[in-house]
Amino acid sequence: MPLPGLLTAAGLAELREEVGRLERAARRRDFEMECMGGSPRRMTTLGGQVIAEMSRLVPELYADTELLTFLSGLIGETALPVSDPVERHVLNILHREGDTHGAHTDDYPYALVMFLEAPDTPEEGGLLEYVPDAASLRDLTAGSASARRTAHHRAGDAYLLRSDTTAHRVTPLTRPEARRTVLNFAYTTPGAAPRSTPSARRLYG
Ligand SMILES: O=C(O)CCC(=O)C(=O)O
Ligand SMILES: [Fe+2]
Repeated sequence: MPLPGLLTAAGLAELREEVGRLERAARRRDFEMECMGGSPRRMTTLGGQVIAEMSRLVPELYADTELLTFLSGLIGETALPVSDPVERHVLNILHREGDTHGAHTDDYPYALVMFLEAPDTPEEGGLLEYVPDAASLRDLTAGSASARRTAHHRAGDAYLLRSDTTAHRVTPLTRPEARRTVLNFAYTTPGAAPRSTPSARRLYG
């Protein structure tokens, strides 16, 4: 679900400055995620546990009651912060040609993704590619093109994804100067079954 108006110009500017500061602590990752079909992670990341130590703004925004009320209205259920300090709010930066966040599903039901930076055109890559209600990641990586959807986002955009049952990935950047920086906030609901994979610790630990 696209949420183009979620970040105001002032909010985007403030968040960008904060994330620029956080980026200095972020770590480069280059590996294949075994528990997600060996899909590639070529990106720089910072986990929620470090963000919480370095930032007041991001944890405050994550737990903001107005934001939670807004998200609850969208999903028709109570959106709840997750207790996992690593996964609750993470920073993902694609900044080299070929950088990609490979196919996966998330551990928690909802992801709010906010774009601090994004390539201007879809030709530069960094597209969200996804298959809702996927039976397996292969629906995305080897399934029919007709089931696959793509979305291009600009800096300042945001989207809400049903992220535990939607197979999703970010396509490789195709130009050396392209950058794509997002904050991802994970939320759960009162009835959600707990699920945990080793993926967050591999990517953000
Ligand atoms: O960057 C995106 O658009 C998706 C991020 C994502 O899937 C994740 O952090 O789990
Ligand atoms: Fe995800």
